[in-house]
Amino acid sequence: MKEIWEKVEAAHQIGICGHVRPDGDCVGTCMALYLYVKKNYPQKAVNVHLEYMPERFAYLFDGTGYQEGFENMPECDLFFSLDTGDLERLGAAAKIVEKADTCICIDHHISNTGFADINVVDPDSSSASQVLFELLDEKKIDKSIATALYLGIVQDSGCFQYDSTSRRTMEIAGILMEKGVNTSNIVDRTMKQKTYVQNQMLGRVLLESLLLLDGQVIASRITQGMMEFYGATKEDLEGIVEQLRVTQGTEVAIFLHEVGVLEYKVSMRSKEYVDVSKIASHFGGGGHVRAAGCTMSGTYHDILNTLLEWIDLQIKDRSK
Ligand SMILES: [Mn+2]
Repeated sequence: MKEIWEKVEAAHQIGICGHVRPDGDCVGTCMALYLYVKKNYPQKAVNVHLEYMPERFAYLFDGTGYQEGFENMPECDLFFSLDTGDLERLGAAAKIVEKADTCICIDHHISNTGFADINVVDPDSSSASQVLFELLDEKKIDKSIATALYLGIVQDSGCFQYDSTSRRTMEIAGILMEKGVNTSNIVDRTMKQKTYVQNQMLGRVLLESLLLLDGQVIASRITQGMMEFYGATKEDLEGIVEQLRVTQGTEVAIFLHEVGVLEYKVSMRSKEYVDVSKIASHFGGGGHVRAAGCTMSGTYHDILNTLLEWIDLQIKDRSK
């Protein structure tokens, strides 16, 4: 921990990056470290580059001086790689790492390859933001730094819902809250808020959903025609399968998104006993036990019938 701040003291040009397709934890960790170094080491040249700033997080960081894109990133002697398990995930920023004297990695991915000179990786941590918090001097954290850390923690812990949430995660959240973070606003605007189009798509999917296998499965779909009608992009479909999943009494939720002629992207979620990753991998996809996906060909009803057979087998196996 001390070593990291000695490196910062000795550095002239400090660069901070996270992984490509940045999520809330990536943005939060990068921005927190950037604001912390700027505030507490004002004589140092530091910049943070994100591949891009996702729109729903941008309002939190107006005027802080972050840069979008890796192309015009200057060379630096000290490079921080945050929330990133391997060099490949740094995208175009990887070439800056090669030229830096020291690379420090702060991460929580169990798959982390240990590619940096100094690796601070805690796979039991809810988020990279939590790992970073443990390296900072609590007294030197102001409201803007706390806000960035809080964003990372709520986003990667599913708002304190996933198994990675520990007593310590909650304690840190409390400390950040006392720094003045507007916690309810962050959850509202970065997690719950939907655009009008997103709500329309969600409504349509719920209206047309089917309960199958005696109510143990709920399924629905979006066609290319519907996407065009609402002017929707695939980002507008985020969260739909989760809404299907919370339907009372169901074990599995299936959501099909038509991506070509007789071709669907399949998303599946389960609650307690069906292993959807087993089914998805059979069809060339993958994922986790409770959340998985694949691409399948056929009509909506043919694909559903095929998936139902697989699900039914698992349900029957269980009752044996
Ligand atoms: Mn993360």
